Amino acid sequence: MFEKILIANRGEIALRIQRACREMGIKTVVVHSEADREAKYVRLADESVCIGPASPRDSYLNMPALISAAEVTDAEAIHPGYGFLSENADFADRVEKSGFVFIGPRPESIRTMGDKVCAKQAMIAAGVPVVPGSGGALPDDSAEIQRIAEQVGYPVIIKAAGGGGGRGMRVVYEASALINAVAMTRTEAEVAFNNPEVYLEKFLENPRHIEIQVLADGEGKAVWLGERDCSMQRRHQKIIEEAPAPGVERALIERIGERCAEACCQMRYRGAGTFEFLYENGEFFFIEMNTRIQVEHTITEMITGIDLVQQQIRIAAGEKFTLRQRDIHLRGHAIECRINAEDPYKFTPSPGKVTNWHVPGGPGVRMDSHVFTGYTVPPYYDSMVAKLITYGDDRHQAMMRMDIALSEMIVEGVRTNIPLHRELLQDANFIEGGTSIHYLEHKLAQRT
Ligand code: MV4
Repeated sequence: MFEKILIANRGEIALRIQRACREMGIKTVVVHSEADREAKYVRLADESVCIGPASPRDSYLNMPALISAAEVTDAEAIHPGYGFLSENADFADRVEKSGFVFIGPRPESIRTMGDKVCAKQAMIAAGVPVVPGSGGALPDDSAEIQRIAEQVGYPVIIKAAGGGGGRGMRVVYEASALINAVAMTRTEAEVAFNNPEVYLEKFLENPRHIEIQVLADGEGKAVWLGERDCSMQRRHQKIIEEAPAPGVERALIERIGERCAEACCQMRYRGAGTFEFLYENGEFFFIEMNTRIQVEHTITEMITGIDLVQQQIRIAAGEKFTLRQRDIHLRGHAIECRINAEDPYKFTPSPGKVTNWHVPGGPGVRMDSHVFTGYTVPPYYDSMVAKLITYGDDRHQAMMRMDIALSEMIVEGVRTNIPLHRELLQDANFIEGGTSIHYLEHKLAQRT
């Protein structure tokens, strides 16, 4: 096992990784920007290194600064967390070429999944169901593009191969708008991702977003760890996630999960990963794969009892992979509410000093946060300040516990989206379960 790991991230996930390391007897190095100097998790680490000014470009995205920090502290491995450089294949490459272990997939896997056309082709090869579409990058010929769209059937969506997570896509409802939409998406993709390749899919109008968590050892062994329903989102930012997905037939999810694990075996995938699907009318369609630990990994931990961050570290260290599918049991129900420092109605960021921070507790309540009374939320980064997770024997109990936990929580000095979460916990459609990816935005549009 590693003696020392460098954590190339900030905030709650830096603390989460630090906790996993401490439990495993691994020393930690936390890097931080000038804006994060006073954070408690920085002081809790065995060592800390300032890697630059507040701006992410100059600190958390600064590859030479991160690698130098690993060199001067004699760390053996680098955990990238989520966001920042976590899905940057060039970073993973440079980490390994500098003699450190990248805690994540091989650079080639990150690169393949970063190209959404390649990712889809890999899934088709592995028998994972994908959204019907062009089956590869679109050609240049307009007549050919028209023919593909007719065959798929309108509405269609044009997506950039280099995009993902909602960036670089355009919906087309009729043939007359197609060629212009393809041209515009190409131009934007060239600028944003340095890759003009685009592909076409059938546009699913009212799906749910359900994803499957996997762990794999890079040598052909893999397990899947249930699913998460992440449909409650606004502008591609998830705000509530839950596991399992309410009202989806278990036998169907099991077939899909097995396909995902099989795909990992075929690709010799290594580490933690997430297969994203759209779910509509009882069918699953793969859209993208994420090659990092995700924000919402916590709810999978609650229903499986498996520490995913520890598993990532064990796999990266080359420990024998002992997890077997038959040993993975999904039990109970978990919900995560992302607590953001933002206006609950206008969604504008609300950085500043937290003058009072009171954390809820009790059975089945977990809070992952780096915040404390007196902490200043910096304005330079994501506004998420905490993840409140509740667990119960069933969905009803998890929801009740979340409602109570939200009512106990006190945050003063900055505004948060806690009122929005409390409102959603009383929403009849959310209580019933199974709302689509458009539900929250429709609800907000009606709110006065
Ligand atoms: C889609 C889609 C409908 N049909 N693809 C947005 C994020 C990116 N991961 C893929 N996205 C979508 N792809 C087809 N063929 C609708 C979305 C989408 C969406 C997906 C998941 C979660 C939230 C979303 C919000 C708007 C659109």
